[in-house]
Amino acid sequence: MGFSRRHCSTVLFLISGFVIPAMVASVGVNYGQIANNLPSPENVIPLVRSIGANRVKLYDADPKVLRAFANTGVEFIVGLGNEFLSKMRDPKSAQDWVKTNVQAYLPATKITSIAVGNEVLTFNDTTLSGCLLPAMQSVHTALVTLNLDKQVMVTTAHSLAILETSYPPSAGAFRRDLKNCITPIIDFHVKTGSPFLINAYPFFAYKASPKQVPIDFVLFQPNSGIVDPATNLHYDNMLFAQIDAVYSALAAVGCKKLAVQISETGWPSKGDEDEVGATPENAKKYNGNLMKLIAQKKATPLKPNCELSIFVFALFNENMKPGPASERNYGLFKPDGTPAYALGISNTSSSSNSGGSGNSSTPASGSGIMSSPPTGSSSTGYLAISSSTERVLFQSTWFFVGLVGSTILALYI
Ligand SMILES: *[C@@H]1O[C@H](CO)[C@@H](O)[C@H](O)[C@H]1NC(C)=O
Ligand SMILES: *[C@@H]1O[C@H](CO)[C@@H](O)[C@H](O)[C@H]1NC(C)=O
Ligand SMILES: CC(=O)N[C@H]1CO[C@H](CO)[C@@H](O)[C@@H]1O
Repeated sequence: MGFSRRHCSTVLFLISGFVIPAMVASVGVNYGQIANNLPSPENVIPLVRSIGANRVKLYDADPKVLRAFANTGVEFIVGLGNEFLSKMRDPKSAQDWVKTNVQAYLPATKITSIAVGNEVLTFNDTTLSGCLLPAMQSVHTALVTLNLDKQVMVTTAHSLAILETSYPPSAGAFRRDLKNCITPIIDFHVKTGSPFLINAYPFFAYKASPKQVPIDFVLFQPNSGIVDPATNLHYDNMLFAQIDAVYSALAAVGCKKLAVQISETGWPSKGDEDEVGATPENAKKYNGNLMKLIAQKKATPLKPNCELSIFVFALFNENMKPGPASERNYGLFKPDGTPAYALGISNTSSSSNSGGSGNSSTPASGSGIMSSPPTGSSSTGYLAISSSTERVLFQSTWFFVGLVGSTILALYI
């Protein structure tokens, strides 16, 4: 829920340089754990904060993570794996699952959504696909029974490959063979007020045709862009074109109201020989530029008034993921907690301490942030912010400190 109905009163504190007069939208990050070398969840909290993320998406409902993030204000989407879908058709199983994996952590851990299944429809497994809507309905009914449906939403994340056509954006259309399956799911979203989630990777388009796809267009770099001939709308990046293609596909089946959110997007910093474009430089551009767009509250050309809601994939490089090398190298962080590459938005470090009244009593701990994991509210200890600002920040449920260009912003939501 949270994100679609979020109302942020945002206060910007000038710490150094000038203030960018924009509300800062929230960044989300996917916390995948297909690895055997990741830091403990307690040590992940400062990493999440250091990128200004206030929303985390899990692929399960890992108790260790949900417990560690209690009282941090971070909002969670928990995942209900594809392997549980058929069982969830049974109302009692759904209720047990919700009690154990959601209710048990509320309200200390802010679970706002349950993603039922991941990319279910593009497995082309009709038995599994047939379980998706019934599972979503059972889980929603369980939430209603437990009186949690006002605070926890039910959704599912689709691959962009549910589209048959995605270019130009105005021609966006669902795969014909999936329409009968998607339409009732859309009705479910409309009825329950939950968003439509898409995993979208311009990297795949680039990797498939590096000669045809201009790299600057996929990396949010300055470029001349494209104009959609049907709408005359101008697109200067592929992700926005993909999002609007989903809006067009929804409109084509008669749904104009549903919010589209990006449950995964990202860029790998490494790949196999044949995975053109998987480099730290490109990953830095993609994710750094993306996070700047989010901070600037940019919206897509077709939906200029809809706030973008995006979850970056992913927090960590995951060494046990199968598939091409890129799959194991989407992380913003290495398992030791150091950045996989300089993102260009980061924790405030040493340099800035002007503007605020007072002094930084708590210098940044630099690259070794994993060596001294902050605890509780002292987790702000690695942020070089003035003590007066810190006091205000402590009163807020969450805060964001990021470096946008050369300007350091601290704000609370
Ligand atoms: C699923 O079916 C579509 C359409 O028939 C096809 O394009 C796609 O490659 C298939 N995907 C998988 C994973 O088999
Ligand atoms: C800031 O800290 C420095 C070093 O501790 C000190 O010399 C200076 O007086 C302090 N400034 C303010 C405004 O408190
Ligand atoms: C997580 C992160 O980006 N940490 C950085 C914080 O700032 C110090 C100093 O610039 C860097 O060394 C860390 O890598």
